[in-house]
Amino acid sequence: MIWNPEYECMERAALQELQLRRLQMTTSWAYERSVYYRARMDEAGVRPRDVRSLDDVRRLPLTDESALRQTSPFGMFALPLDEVVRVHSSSGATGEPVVVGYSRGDINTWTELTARVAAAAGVKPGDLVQMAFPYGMSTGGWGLHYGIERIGATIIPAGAGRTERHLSMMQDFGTTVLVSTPSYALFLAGEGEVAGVDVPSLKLRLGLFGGEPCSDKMKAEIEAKLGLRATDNYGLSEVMGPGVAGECECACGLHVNEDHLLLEVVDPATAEPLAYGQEGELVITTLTKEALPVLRYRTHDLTALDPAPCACGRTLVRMSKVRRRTDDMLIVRGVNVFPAQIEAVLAQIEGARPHYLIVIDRKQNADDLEVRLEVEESVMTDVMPDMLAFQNSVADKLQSALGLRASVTLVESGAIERAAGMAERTAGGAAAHTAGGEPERTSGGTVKRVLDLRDQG
Ligand code: DLL
Repeated sequence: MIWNPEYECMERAALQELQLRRLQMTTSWAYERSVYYRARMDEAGVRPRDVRSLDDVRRLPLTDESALRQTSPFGMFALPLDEVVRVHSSSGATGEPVVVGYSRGDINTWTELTARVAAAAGVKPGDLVQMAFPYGMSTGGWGLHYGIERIGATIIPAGAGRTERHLSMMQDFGTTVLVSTPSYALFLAGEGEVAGVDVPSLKLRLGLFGGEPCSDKMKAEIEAKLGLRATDNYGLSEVMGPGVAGECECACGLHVNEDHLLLEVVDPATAEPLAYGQEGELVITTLTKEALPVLRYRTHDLTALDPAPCACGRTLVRMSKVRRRTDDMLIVRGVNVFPAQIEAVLAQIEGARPHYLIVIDRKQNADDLEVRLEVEESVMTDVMPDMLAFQNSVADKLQSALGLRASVTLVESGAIERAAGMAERTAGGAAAHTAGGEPERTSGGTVKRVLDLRDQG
């Protein structure tokens, strides 16, 4: 089903005209109402009136998460708080959350766009849609919730976690659609098998998965285990959350809601524009957002765009699945984690040495985050309760910074192999060591990514 054919199937020339009009409006809106954007545009010597064509977007300064962090919580907003009806947040590279805000109009647009994405995937009235994204500060749960409701499907707002309850509701209600991260879908299937649930006989027919990369292999495994068709949808909090793009039933890329978003793909090193079909960093400008317009936002996500018409009838450009990022952000059980956040916590711990290894493994189909930490001799005592208390206090500190429980393993000084050869500099100045080439999500419990940070010290 095409939720809004008027826009989703618009002639591209008319779409581009609409984009230009909206780009001009957004640029003026941001310049006039956001102290941050006015300062940045003044610095760059560009005024809203200089935007005369879509290509002129390149005259505007690039922004990224650091701008949101520096102005946190509300410094980039273009509306006063009494016109902001909702805030969400996403974890930032330093552990400082990035706060985003929505006006009443923004919530309405967001709902429209998530409705489009859900309808494109195949959600229909009559579907029972079980939500397994968290209802909290992150955008996954609430964003898709309203779009699904708008379609007229029945939403089951179960939220994240409590897997047993998810399974029993799926059986009792006859849930037809699951909304979650792909890794949670696999985890759920595995837990169902362990609990003796006849998973293939569940009524699930469709999965709306997003929030993290999903390999073809993982997708095939989810489809086989849960007996559903898996679709991918993409988004990021800074731009709005889910609703940026989603796969249609042709499964040939993710249609981007271009009437509300202007996309560029640039060379991540030089920020020079790349042609259609070339993979580069996705840069997004919002065209209709009121509370927090973002101009030329560097997503750090790598993708390529394809404007060719799609068999579904939509004319909206398709982006290829995001498999990699330009930075070292890791996504663990749907939570964004930067090695720099972990490093910042460990650096404060007395008795910890500056060598550690982050291991992300797949255990029982769920990402497992382990932090192996070299500690001083004094910590490695024979007194078990003391070591356990130390371990737990590190895990607690990591949890409060990351919003995620990591298992902590203490190792003797020198036990962690020092990074060599493939070490890369990360934003925090630490060295990241990636083992085994391109990280690939697998379900066999193989190490997905191993980062050895800090080759110095
Ligand atoms: O993950 C929003 C979202 C929730 C999208 C639910 C889809 C479904 P953030 O927490 O701000 O927002 O994380 C955004 O996650 O820049 C990508 O690196 C990654 N990401 C999101 N969707 C996908 C996807 C939400 N389908 C960051 N494939 C983005 C690959 C994805 N990566």
